[in-house]
Amino acid sequence: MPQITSIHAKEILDSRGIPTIETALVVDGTKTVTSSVPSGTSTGKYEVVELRDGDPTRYEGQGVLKAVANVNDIIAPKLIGKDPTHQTDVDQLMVDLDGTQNKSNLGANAILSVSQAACKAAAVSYNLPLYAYLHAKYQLTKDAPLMPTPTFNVINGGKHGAGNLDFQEFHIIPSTRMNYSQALQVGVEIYHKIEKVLVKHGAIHSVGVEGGFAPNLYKNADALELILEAVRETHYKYGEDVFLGLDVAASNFYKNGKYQIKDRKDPFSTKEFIEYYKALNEQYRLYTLEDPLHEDDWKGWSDLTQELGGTTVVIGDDLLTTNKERATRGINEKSCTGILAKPNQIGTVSQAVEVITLCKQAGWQIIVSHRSGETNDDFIADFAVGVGAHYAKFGAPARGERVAKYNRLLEIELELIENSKQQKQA
Ligand code: 2PG
Ligand code: MG
Repeated sequence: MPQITSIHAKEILDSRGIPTIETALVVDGTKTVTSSVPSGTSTGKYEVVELRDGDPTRYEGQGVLKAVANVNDIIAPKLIGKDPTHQTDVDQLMVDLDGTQNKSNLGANAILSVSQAACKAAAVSYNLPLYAYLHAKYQLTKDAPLMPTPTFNVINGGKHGAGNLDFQEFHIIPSTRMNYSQALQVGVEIYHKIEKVLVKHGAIHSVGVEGGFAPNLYKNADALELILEAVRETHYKYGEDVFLGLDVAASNFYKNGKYQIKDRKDPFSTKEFIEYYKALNEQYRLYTLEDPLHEDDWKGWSDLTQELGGTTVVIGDDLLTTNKERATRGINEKSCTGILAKPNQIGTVSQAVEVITLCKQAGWQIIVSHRSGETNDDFIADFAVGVGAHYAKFGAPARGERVAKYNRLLEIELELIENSKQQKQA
């Protein structure tokens, strides 16, 4: 039985220059793995608590030295000698040690850094790549592991962008018919064309936190037009090779019970906003629509899904926060047809897998996602393949911390091709 020999956490920076936590875990005295946790900019109200120091003399209160100390002084002594392959036990032990519903005592960032490190250590002890270990352990796809379709966030607005758009993310999604490396190429080529189109129009083409462009435009819908213009400059066909998606992150512009966006002077009621989406969908055939409504607007979500869920993947992110109770409610009330799964919204690997399993059983689409604050840790890429996600959302196909994940998927794809060749020969 493999055993955890030591655990040591430290403070590092994420892609936004904000502190986060990285944990090194040694298994059987010789093998070391490290894992770091991402962090959101537009976090959902029901996410577990990311512990920050609140000390104004360091990083404007954003330091994570308390979370680091919680790993080193409280979690580590309890986990030394434990078997990292027993993920649920490892995670449950930390949940119990924390003792709160929202992990506010030890910090979900502290707990997840150890949970992910234990998961990597388990894979190492079995001598398996992480994705293959997760696939074998949880068996969420039949037969061989499958590659997810990447969904690229090419224009950043809302809290993520430097420009003036209300919607947070404008996505291009290559056809699911393509293999991963083809899909990546499509994403990259269109991404570069978007820059050219922005330059042509004299629009600002700086980038937002996830590497997508962050222009100033008149309306949110103009961003979709820009993307289509870029697609037309390639040989790819919109509606055949590539599709459009949105992460509206609507909680961020919901005020006094209404939705206020630049496309219209008067704010929208839920009913009117659903009509707006219907019109938008008629024009652009949205393939995915994430967080179209506020995180507490359950009735609105069911109504919207009834209207659009037949053709568009309606994705709950802030609505569900990878939380079992909320996902169960979403399934019962037919609030969406897909879940954005982020381990750091719930704080342990096993709880995230539990929610994904539940949503898969309900027939939902699974979109495994990064956060806007990332590190170069590519855990989430292996996780996406390991749990059989249909889609992987890792930002724009640019910037080191984003391409670390897309590149890891390239590696995994090559390995899977090699494995299937060998199986055919045998
Ligand atoms: C989202 C995420 C990732 P953040 O809303 O889907 O793109 O953003 O990490 O800021 O919550
Ligand atoms: Mg989102």
